[in-house]
Amino acid sequence: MTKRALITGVTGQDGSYLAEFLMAKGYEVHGIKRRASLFNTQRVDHIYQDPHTTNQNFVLHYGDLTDTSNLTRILSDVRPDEVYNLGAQSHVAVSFEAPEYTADVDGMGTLRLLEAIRFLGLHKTTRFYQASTSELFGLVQETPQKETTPFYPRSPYAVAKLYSYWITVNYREAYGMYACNGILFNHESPRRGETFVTRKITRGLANIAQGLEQCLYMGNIDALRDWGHAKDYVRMQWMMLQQDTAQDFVIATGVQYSVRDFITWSARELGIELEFSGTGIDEVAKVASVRSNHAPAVKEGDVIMRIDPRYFRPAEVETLLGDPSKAKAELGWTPEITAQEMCAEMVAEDLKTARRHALLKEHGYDLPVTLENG
Ligand code: NDP
Ligand code: GDR
Repeated sequence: MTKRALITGVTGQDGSYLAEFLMAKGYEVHGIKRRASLFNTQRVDHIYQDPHTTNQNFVLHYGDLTDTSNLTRILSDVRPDEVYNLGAQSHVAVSFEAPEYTADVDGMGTLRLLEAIRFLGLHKTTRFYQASTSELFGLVQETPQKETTPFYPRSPYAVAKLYSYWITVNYREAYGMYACNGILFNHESPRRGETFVTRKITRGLANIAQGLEQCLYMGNIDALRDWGHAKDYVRMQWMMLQQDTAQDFVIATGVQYSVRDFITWSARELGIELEFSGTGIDEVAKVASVRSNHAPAVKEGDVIMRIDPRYFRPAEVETLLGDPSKAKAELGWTPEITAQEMCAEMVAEDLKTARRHALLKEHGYDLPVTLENG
């Protein structure tokens, strides 16, 4: 029997990798996409199937986590074996600007899905994955963080996700649902949203290298994170739903780096050696040397990174480091891609795009580069 999966957030970074992963395993994959005034399916266009010509095993449904009747109808039509709830307003800084919306989507949205599953009588058969987060640990109470570490959320995003964490546990305990939380630490890829710190750095520096931007403006570059690759992490999301009993797992690499480290590696991938000087909001990164043809627009002495306090958060999560021992011991999961390898892949992809833009510009086709930051 072909298994059927429903993914909320299928147009996002994880949703797109998970859809590919499940299709390769023979699943029929259904995804919920939001209606937008511009196309928002770039990350899944390569697996999109024309409904007029094929027997589809990848189907998109219009929907939104704020719309109960819509979620109920989709679940009733699809009757999935597995639901992956990846949809969210997932930007921590934005959650301070849109706290109520974030609570509605990231907190109430999970309840709506779980309740629709129960209401339709699917709770004994449909397995449920909740995209929980290391942001739950926030102001960390113990290092490294594991499944038993107390939570201390530090943003409207994290507080909304805390509700989702507990409502998932509650539906497991109250209704015997196979429902589990993956407490995932930061994971990135070339498909990472452009306003998350890693992608902002790789894309910004590639653009600077090609003369499309002048300077990268950053927030707290002392922040420490445990970064993995999204491909490794979606594999784990699936593994969590294939066990005999539902459990919650921390997914992390167990290695921590600073945002400053990530800037240094990204620049190095472009052949640029940086020198950091100054402190606090006066810190800058200056080009110490350039030793490749990836960065024709950059010369020694250029200041290509400055601090802009607008990217500081009202309450910051300074440090996160995960302990994935339980996932390793019980599921045999280990991450295969290191943070440095991931950084190299991201820079290579962003450099390709920047080169295309620079070439078009050189020939008079000046495509605007979106400078939207975050
Ligand atoms: P993205 O921001 O890339 O994707 C989020 C997805 O949610 C997009 O498809 C987005 O649609 C969709 N979405 C946003 N609002 C709604 C809504 N109201 N109704 C339905 N769908 C909506 O996130 P990631 O792929 O990086 O993360 C996936 C999940 O994992 C998220 O829940 C995130 O909070 C969580 N998480 C992520 C981590 C990470 O490091 N990446 C770590 C831990 C947890 P659209 O494309 O239209 O914007
Ligand atoms: P995070 O990811 O908040 O950890 O949430 P992000 O990449 O946005 O920030 C990581 C750290 O970098 C610091 N930082 C900056 N961040 C951004 N976005 N832009 C900047 O200019 C900048 N300068 C420094 C931040 O302050 C922070 O400390 C991500 C999201 O994917 C969540 O959905 C997920 O739950 C967590 O990871 C785990």
